[in-house]
Amino acid sequence: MSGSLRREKSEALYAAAQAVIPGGVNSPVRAFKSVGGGPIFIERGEGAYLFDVDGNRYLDFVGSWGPLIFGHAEPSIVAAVTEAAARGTSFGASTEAEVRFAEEIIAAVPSVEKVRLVSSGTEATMSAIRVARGYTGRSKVVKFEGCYHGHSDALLSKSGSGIATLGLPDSAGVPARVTADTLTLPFNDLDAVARLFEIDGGDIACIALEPVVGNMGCVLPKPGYLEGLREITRRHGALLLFDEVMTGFRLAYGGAQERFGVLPDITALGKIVGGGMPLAAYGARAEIMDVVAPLGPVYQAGTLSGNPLAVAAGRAQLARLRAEPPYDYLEEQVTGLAESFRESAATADIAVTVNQIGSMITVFFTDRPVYDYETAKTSDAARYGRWFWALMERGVYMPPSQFESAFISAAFTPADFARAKEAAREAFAALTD
Ligand code: KE4
Repeated sequence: MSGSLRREKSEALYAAAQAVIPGGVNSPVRAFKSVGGGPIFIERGEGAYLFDVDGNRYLDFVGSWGPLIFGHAEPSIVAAVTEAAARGTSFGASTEAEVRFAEEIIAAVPSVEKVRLVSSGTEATMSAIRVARGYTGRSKVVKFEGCYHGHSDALLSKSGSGIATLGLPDSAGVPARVTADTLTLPFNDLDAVARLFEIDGGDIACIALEPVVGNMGCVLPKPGYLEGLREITRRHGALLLFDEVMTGFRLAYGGAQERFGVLPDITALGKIVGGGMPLAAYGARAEIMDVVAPLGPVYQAGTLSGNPLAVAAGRAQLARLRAEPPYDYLEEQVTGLAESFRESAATADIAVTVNQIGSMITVFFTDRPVYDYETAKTSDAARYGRWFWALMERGVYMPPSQFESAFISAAFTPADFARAKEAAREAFAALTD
């Protein structure tokens, strides 16, 4: 827990918040439970930086958990939302912008021919699962321990993110019969998938996964893993669902499926696609998406789906990604940052495993390679928490959980990366236990 940070206003707001909001937060991971000390309350964001209500400035490694690939208050996004708002905030009717946006998403994501806009990643994955079940006529869904796909009942089992952080193997309020058709396997174990499909293959509607996991911390697929899942699902007539809510437009403009060259049947998108506004999407080949109402029998709806402000924000962000692709810059800078973290931890004689791909990175406090949930859990989360606060005192805001990926924005300048390296070096050196 921090010593030198001014926190009076955040602490007062947290006390007030707890009286009126469960846990004082509108999403569990924001409570800082796994790092202790109580949450910071944000006053504003600007580029690569966050400013809290006590006047502290932080280099932001969370980026609102992924949406802000160009940082906070990105001028073209702010202008687009402001201009759209002046024409009305919601119509509950179709607009040209939604059509153009759908065309832009389809042009970007290799496997998608039709797309439906929704308001959250949870809605996107929940709807994608329903489509997979409706299209195949099968009920079972395979997911992987440590992967998190939002809080829809069927997917809230042995998840990552807040569940992993809070150590909740499953959520209360989800009847066992609802998750009875959700089969959970270890991530990165292709033999386990093959064995399950030999037994249950005819009943499995889809495999759902984060192609690169962010929700147990950053965990990469082993070589051949995604290709193997593609082959097994194809052989058994099951669909492959890539939850690209984090990786979409982050690991490449076409997401993980472009970067790894493995095309899923259904894709869930969120975060970056919404430009920081409440917008997500799911898409697939036309023959799959055509099962969705009003065209087909699978029902899915939403008052604010395709909201004009959110569409304006998403279109502005994707336009900038096309005009100024940040991927090479981020790959080079964040790869260097990962190497610097490894070196400064070693200098401090601290065992860490640093997993990184593109602008996603996690420092696991373990001496083990981290390739699934079991190995992620060998990390010393308490020591991560002490490193977290040592960084906070040095003006760097890392995810407030060992089991979350960091997301770095193109708003980071080379000087910001240098500042982060120095802060991490000092923070490792300050870890006396
Ligand atoms: P939302 O419903 O939170 O928009 O998206 C759910 C979701 C789905 N799929 C993936 C791969 C995700 O990472 C998420 C949400 N991610 C978390 C961060 N681990 C959001 C932060 C939070 O829960 O407050």
